[in-house]
Amino acid sequence: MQFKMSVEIERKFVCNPDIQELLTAIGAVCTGARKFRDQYFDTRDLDLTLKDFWLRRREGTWELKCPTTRGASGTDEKIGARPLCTHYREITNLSQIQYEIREIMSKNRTTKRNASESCCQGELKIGETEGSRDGASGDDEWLKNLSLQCFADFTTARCSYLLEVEGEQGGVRIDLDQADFGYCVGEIEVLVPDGGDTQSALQRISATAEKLGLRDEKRVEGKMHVYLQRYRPDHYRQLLSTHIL
Ligand code: V4E
Repeated sequence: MQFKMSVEIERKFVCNPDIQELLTAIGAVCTGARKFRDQYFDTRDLDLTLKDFWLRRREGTWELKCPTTRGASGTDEKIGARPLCTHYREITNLSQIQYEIREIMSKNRTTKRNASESCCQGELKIGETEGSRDGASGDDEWLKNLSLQCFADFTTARCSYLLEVEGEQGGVRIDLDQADFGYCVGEIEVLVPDGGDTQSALQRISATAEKLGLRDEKRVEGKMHVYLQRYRPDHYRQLLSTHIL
């Protein structure tokens, strides 16, 4: 079965103390504030994140962010090899998420087997049901079956804004995030249906950044970047060395 998917195009920015007044001044409307807990999962070998897949449970809702073939386009958007905006396909259907993860792991397994026949000894093989060994049951059984464990757990207080431009379809969303480990970041975000017009989304993000006076052309670190750097330095180093972060 095919599910509808979206591509999230996003640019992060450093929040200045006057950002909320600025957002109101450019016509953005506050759509609400909320707090949510995020838990991210991966295998011990980091099969997902080292391939740039991000599995998250946010307040009971699952999401898998998957890399797209194109990160960004247009020379004005690229800073060296790092695009200013990120593009991720978002999957929210749990069966589809589980299917995708099995696919990723099966590809990884083949690669690892080719690289070394002996490296997997003693590890849990994918498809083996660890849950059945330790008697675990319930909604999280599938995590155990796929050897997935939580590697990041934090809460964010988010204030969201919507900026609609006359004559343009769809608005631009701006989120102001404050993570409980003491990091604040802003995000300008547009959701595009899979196969939709990413060029127009990039232009809208760029126009919004300009209105907000964001002239800093450096890619800004996300919450996960800072979290891993602080609390999971080994994981962080591996992501840096594979150019995922
Ligand atoms: C680290 C990461 C991902 C995890 C989620 O990141 P992010 O979009 O920053 O979280 P959040 O809370 O804003 O999610 P939302 O509410 O928008 O769904 S997904 C992709 N990455 C990698 C990554 C990267 N390499 N560089 C940057 C600037 N961002 C993310």
